[in-house]
Amino acid sequence: MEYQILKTEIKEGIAVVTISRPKAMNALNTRFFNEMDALVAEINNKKDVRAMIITGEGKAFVAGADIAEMVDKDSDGGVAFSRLGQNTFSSLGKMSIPVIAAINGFALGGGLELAMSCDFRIASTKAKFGQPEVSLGLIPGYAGTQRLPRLVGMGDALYLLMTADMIGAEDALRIGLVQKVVEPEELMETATKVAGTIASKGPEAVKKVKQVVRQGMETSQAEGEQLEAGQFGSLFGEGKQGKEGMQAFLEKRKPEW
Ligand code: CO8
Repeated sequence: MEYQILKTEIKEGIAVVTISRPKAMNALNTRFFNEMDALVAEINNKKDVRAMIITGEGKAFVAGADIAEMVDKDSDGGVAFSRLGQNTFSSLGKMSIPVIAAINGFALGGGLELAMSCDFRIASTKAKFGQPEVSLGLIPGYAGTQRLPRLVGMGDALYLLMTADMIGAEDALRIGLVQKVVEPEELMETATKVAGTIASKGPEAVKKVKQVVRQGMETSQAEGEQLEAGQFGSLFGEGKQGKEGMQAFLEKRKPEW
């Protein structure tokens, strides 16, 4: 596919994806979703890519779904546009590699929903967060009503969803919406360093952590524990990365994954 909105650079096993539609604050349109679907499929096929970082160009990470594209839709069109975004964001969660949001500026509406579909979030001190949909007479349509309370708890989620208040990076850190806040000029360096740290760990173990946590969150504790035990066991035995990691520790050497 020819990418117009997504710019991707792959270096040392880390794919950095920049959303580049700065004149419209990187607002999410149908073209964005089609490009992201194609990119996810491409990266899923690249065995040498160990982590992905998503960021935005200019002063926004993403300022929401494209209001100009949405304004004339009827009810069925609204449902279809919602499902389009939900499916794309859900495919990010299903990627086997870690996906990190590096939030450079406004992460509003669909932009915050995109960030929440990533595995975790690192923000610049300039980042701003909010779910302003009720100001437009709307509700989130890319799973924000579901992911936000799961990430920050019901009280903070309902506060943000009902007031449409925009919060800064320190408040986002306080409620657990982001995991790290850094100076703007350190954002990409920090995100790349964190991705590099993860990429140095047991690759199978990292994939299984993501799978077990994400699947476990959608099931009961008992089922989650069963899933964990099965995946834990799958890392043991001759030729398995768990065996190599433990052996390397005992032999005081670096593991060879
Ligand atoms: N969609 C389309 N265009 C946008 C959007 C957007 N979400 N956000 C900004 N733009 C455009 C502006 O219209 C403007 O265009 P132009 O230069 O042609 O006038 C350009 O980007 C620059 O924006 P501003 O001049 O407003 O820049 P400011 O620095 O003054 O303000 C803000 C920046 C605060 C980010 C402001 O632009 C803003 O409030 N944007 C809208 C934020 C918003 O309400 N987002 C939520 C959208 S709804 C949503 O995301 C629902 C998701 C679920 C959808 C489900 C599908 C059915």
